[in-house]
Amino acid sequence: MEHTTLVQHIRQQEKATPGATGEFTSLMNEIMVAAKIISLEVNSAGIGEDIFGLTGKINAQGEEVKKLDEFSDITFTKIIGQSGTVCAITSEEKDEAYIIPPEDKPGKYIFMMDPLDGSSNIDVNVSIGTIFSIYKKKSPGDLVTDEDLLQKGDEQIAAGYIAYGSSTIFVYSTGHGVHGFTLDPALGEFFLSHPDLVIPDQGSTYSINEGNWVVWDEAQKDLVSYLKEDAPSSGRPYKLRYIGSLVADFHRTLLKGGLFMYPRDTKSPKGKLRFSFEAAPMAFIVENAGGKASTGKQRILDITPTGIHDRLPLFIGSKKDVELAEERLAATVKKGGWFKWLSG
Ligand code: P6P
Repeated sequence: MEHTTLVQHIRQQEKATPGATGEFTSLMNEIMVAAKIISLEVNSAGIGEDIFGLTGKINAQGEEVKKLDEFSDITFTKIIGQSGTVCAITSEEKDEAYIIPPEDKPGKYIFMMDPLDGSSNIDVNVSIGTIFSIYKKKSPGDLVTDEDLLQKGDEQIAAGYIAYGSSTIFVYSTGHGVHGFTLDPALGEFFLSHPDLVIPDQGSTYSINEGNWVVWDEAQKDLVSYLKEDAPSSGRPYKLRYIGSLVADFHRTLLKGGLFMYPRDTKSPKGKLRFSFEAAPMAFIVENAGGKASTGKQRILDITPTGIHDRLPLFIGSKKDVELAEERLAATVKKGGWFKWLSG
């Protein structure tokens, strides 16, 4: 393993960025500190005080808030909020944006996060993670407006995730490649372990909750049936891999290739995953690794959200696999449309 630390790597990128003031490096450093604290908590959960279990609260998504969810949200909000680098923080756990008060010397960045995604898996020892996205404040003056909080995916300055699993891995991109760092718990330091990650052009796995089959539309059913057909010349059947924790499913897809899907369905007519806290940051990362991310029709990074909790369908992974999904979905819709027209 190379001995480049995460801070050294970020500083190297800062030196290559004209006009860099060091504020971004400082923000990334604070994210790293919060990540180390969450990693310690996640990996000692269940030992000592009862950090497992529910808080009895419901979050902005209408989901039960676990103690580690709340701990993660508070930890990131406090550390990033007092870093002097951001003027606002939005979180999957909070209805509204947290605007940094003047006494905490707001900075020029907007920080968006899912503080602990996949938390329903906490009690069964499955990998969970933090997902984050960084934008620059756009509107003039000190007031934070929707112009700052609802930016097009392409406007991201950086995005990343921390996977708390068998080891703690910090993956990020500032638009210059995708790089992974593994935490050495003995030293408390992240070391470069996955330099210049590139996703394979085509994979051999599809990742989706097949338990939702009955609520999918016909085009989605056709796509999954196609992937399962016995057609070795085109690399089919694909294998199914699904953990139910986006950071874990995405990390596997990034390293090994394949297609992750969370389509809209009759239970989640707009899709389940959130633009700001899941789709946009993961789309930024996958595109910087040579992959693709779309709603099945539209490139994720071309989208400007209308609300900080917007949900949407997500098809993400190897370029050829996402393109195959888009083609099959479009073809079935066309065929279905024609069929509907014929049958009146
Ligand atoms: P389902 C976890 O709750 C999450 O937000 C993502 O991490 C994950 O990809 C998805 O939901 C799992 O959803 O409906 O398959 O349990």
